[in-house]
Amino acid sequence: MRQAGRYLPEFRAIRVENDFFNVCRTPELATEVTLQPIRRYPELLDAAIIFSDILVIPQAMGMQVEMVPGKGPHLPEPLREPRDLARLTDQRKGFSVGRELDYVYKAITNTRHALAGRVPLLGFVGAPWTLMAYMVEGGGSKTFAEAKAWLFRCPQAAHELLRRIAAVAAEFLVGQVRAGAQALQVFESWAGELSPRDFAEFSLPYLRQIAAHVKQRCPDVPLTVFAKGAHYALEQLATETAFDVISIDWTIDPAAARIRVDRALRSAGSARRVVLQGNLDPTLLFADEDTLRRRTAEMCASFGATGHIANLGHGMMPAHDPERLRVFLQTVHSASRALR
Ligand code: 1CP
Repeated sequence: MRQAGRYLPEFRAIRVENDFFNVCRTPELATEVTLQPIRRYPELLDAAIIFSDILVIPQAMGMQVEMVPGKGPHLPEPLREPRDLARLTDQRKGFSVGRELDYVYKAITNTRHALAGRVPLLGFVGAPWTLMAYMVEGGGSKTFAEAKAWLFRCPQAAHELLRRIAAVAAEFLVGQVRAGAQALQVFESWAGELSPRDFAEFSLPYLRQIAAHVKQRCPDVPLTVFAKGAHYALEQLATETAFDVISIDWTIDPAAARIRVDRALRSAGSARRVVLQGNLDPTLLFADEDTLRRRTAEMCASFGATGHIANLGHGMMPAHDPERLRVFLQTVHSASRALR
């Protein structure tokens, strides 16, 4: 449930007093907000995700990132041309992912202890293309014109940047496992801005690089990829990367996704098992309870009984009613009992 805290009054109360990144950097606060949904929905949530943000990587690489209340991330000095890459600190002598992001590791370890085995703890990173988009745009964007123009105008510099982000992200994921994360997720939130051809050139190789690095060092840690909007790449994600779980958004029918993934694995002669995750349209939480129950049960049935991780196709929205989330969670449990 990405950016989940925003719909909870208990999260907002903490944010009134604390800057966003201050919460990330203070293990006690990060643990507290990670636990809030677990406390509010005991027995209903099957995992917690560490409180942090995908933009801690650009920060670690030397960029300033502010979280503007009500607006989202703002990077006041974006990368505008290839020579700006020299401002990034990841290739300077003495740079260490562990030192820069140690506060995330501390938050993870602290949260693992506080969870005391109730549910597993997920770590995460943003994927290279999505992070590059923020680093070049200076924040969120409707068109990603600046970032995409960079891909097409200076592909070599783009590849250098993507490769460097991927190296930091992969090392950061391994560090999160050492700190106590029990499963990992990679968010390629703006994959859908790319054409299939450009996804294959500018996103997929770096997702592959990250998955290979992590799987080599932590083979038993489940690894999930969420390439939002990139259902055209389902087959490639299943057969050409080492991700265990593919998360899909609500623009693809779960049953169709299952068939495509299984068919791709079969024709590649692969014995790999790929789990699907997703994919209810989060705005269904604004529907009346009966509609929400019906549509959630339909979603579970569409994934089938083959091992499915239920979540929302994107994440929680600030205007969501926490009680509607409870209805969603209860319905997932009853629907999956019925499927079994
Ligand atoms: O729910 C949680 O608290 C878990 C921690 C978490 C995660 C996994 C946060 C906290 N953010 C994220 C991921 C994240 N951050 C993504 C991937 C989302 C996905 O694809 O599902 C993205 C794109 C971001 C960047 C970001 N951070 C945005 C999006 C802005 C845009 O460009 O549209 C925003 C609004 C944030 C702020 C943020 N991150 C997290 C929270 C709780 C918040 C709200 C901050 C606040 O106002 O207090």
